[in-house]
Amino acid sequence: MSTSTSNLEAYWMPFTANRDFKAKPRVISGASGHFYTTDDGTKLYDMFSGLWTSGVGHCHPKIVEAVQKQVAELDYCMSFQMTNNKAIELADRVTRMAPDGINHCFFTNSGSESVDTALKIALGYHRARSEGNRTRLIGREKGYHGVNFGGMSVGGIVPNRKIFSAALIPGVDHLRHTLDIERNAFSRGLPEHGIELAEDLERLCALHDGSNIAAVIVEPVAGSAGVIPPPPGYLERLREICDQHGILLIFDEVITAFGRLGAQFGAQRFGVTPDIITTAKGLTNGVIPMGAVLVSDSIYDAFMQGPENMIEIFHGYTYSGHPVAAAAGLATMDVYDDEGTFEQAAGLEQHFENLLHSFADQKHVIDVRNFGLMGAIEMAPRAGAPGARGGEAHKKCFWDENVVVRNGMDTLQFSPFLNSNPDEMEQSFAAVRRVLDSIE
Ligand code: PXG
Repeated sequence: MSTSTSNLEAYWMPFTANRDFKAKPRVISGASGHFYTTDDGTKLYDMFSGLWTSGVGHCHPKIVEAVQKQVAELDYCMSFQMTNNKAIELADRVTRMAPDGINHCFFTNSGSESVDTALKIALGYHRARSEGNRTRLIGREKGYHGVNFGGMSVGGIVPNRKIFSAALIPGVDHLRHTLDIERNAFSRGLPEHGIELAEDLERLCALHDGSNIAAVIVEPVAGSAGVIPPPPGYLERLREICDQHGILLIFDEVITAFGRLGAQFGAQRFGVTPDIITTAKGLTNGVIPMGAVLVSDSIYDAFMQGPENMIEIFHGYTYSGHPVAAAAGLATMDVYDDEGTFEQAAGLEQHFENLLHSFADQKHVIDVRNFGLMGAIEMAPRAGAPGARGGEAHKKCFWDENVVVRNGMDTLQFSPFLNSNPDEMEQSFAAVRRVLDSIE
């Protein structure tokens, strides 16, 4: 039985070509494990783990059960001047997984809210230490930090910024991005060239004086822009420069946390500890919207000054630490532990890399990039029609092969389940190959 699409017009779909989609809709009405089910009963293999969200698969029974139980036990509880047991437990659990010295957790409802929260915490931290002159924020070209005003401003994806140009927050600069296909095409894992790009931060410190800069925010591996792993030593160098100038380093780990890089956080995978980590997605396996901002002791302590009966940060959301979301988060952490998910993900990396790089000789393919279980195949744009080839590949995968891949312009992105089995990985990439064989 098909969902009625007669009233589809009411729904303004996000980040979607609405008219194109609505002209030929295909609606998801169920999911289980590694598959979606459409409203006409077709099964689709999900090569994107939701939207980098659902690493242990859809409708994981343990998470479903925890949510069902929680919603009947405590559905909501005010999050200001009181809290709930599950939020406390989850904050404790997640900070235990974080690098040493990062022991405090502020809950949000999404990655975008996590980023804007982190930027506000950075500004508040400096002000609390009487360094209120540190107001400048630094992002990176091609960075994606969500769609709220702060994250959009430090972000570096042009179409996301273009029509809001006049409303971008002031005092923001961008490091150059590290995508260098000319020198690094078809790198397996981290690309060899580009560590010198970290020196952009030194240049900005020289330009503005480092004492005016509050924070630098980067994704350890850029995700949305098409999987851009950092050159070896790059993140270490950013850390060093931040330390020299008293600047906070924020890792936006909305994608890279919770096993995507075979570790709890990208911070551990790279051996670089930031001052703040932003998360969302894998925090609840995508089941209930939730994000978290993890901060160092010194940041938290800087806020815990002044009269004890006063609110320390005038910031928070009605749904911060929502008990049902927190219950989903706790069950997700249980699954990660019980099933050895992060180790499983790490064990799949080589196979994933080999499958991706088998596309190196495919026509139109100009680069293949991967790190952890993040991967991208970049195709050359068609003359005069950038994005057309990628869009067609996406649609053909969806309609002809019943596999879900994501495309950003002409780059196909892959976010396999952390608990994929090697056979299904092979089969799904075989489907992608048939599609790429078939398009001009
Ligand atoms: N930071 C990062 C690093 C993200 O990847 C966000 C912040 C914002 O999260 P919310 O929950 O507000 O959407 C994200 C989100 C893609 C794609 O195609 C990735 C995201 C969103 C949309 C598309 O890779 N990531």
